[in-house]
Amino acid sequence: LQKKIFLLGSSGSIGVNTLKVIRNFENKFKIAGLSVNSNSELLLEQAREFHPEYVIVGNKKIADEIKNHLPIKTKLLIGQSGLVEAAKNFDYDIMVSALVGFAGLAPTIEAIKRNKRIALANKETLVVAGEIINKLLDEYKSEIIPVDSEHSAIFQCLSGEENKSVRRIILTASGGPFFNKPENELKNVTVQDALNHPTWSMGNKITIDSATMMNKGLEVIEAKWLFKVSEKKIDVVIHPQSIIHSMVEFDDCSIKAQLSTPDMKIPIQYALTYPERLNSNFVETDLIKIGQLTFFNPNFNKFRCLKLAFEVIEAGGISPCILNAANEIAVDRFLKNEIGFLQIPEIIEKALSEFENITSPDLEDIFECDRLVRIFAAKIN
Ligand code: MN3
Repeated sequence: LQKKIFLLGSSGSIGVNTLKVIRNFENKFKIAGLSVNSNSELLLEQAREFHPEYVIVGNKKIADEIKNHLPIKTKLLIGQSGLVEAAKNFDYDIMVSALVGFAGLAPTIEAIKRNKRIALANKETLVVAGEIINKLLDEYKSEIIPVDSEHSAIFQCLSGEENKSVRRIILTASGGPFFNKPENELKNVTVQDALNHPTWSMGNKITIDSATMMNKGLEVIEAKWLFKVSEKKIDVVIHPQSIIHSMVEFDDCSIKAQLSTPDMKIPIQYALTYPERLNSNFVETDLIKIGQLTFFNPNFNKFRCLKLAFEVIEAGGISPCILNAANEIAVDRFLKNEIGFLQIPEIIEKALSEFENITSPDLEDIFECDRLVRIFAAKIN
């Protein structure tokens, strides 16, 4: 029996790679639904190939453009409400949540309530609402299998282990394009410089997050909730080759690592097929060619976003939501050349001091906080 996949964010890097995995296992998986924000051309191409039962696009204008070009039986929905409606009521077995940013939260919650497997690539969902998501997962007995390469690695290292014997989680980071750049040169880096990632090819938002190292900060928060460990047990280590995707050290001093040539199709496939491992040949990992694996400490002064992320984990409450919303807006403004690279952490800091923390926020608080911080971060300099 084929498993039906609802792929949110099908035109992005994770989305496109998910479809490559599905093409490789056509007898195992079938696309039930696809969503894009604005890339209607790619969506039409994908819809003609995979014949989804439903698609969701970002707004009405795009819906009007494509409605006469979709396969006849494909339903067309619009916007955040369309995503939620499909997640809530339409047919699928696995949700692949590869949306960018806060938008991933609401549909993911609907999938949890229906006891669907969630292959989660959208880290912001856990960043802003980790505590609530964990409660819902317990309540509805649902499971999240991480797609983020680091978290897939940790998940694999923890397989067959007991949570209480974890001494620390070692999250690896490539270091991004500015790992070797002197701190005083960061002020003037351009959007092009920041988009030039050394090891991974990804969307713009996450690539800028890698350049500021906010991506790693978000991943620490994501790991805390996914694996239910204190942030004090999570270390970040720079590993420029990106061959070790992350590690877990146990109480007996033993460390497990998961390695491969970097390719997102590997963690995507694992999240879809877990606990099975299916035969595929997306990459070769030639350790002789790789030659050496190196490790460095992260520089928290140079990469203030990483430091801010650790600070908001400690503060808890709604502060990760403040950090995330301010970051999404600041990154967007940097991409539009409205602000400089070092203004990204500045805007986040200003938002964190402007908005008061709320302990144990509910979902309503989180949606409201996200909305207000966005308005604030869009205006200040
Ligand atoms: Mn990652």
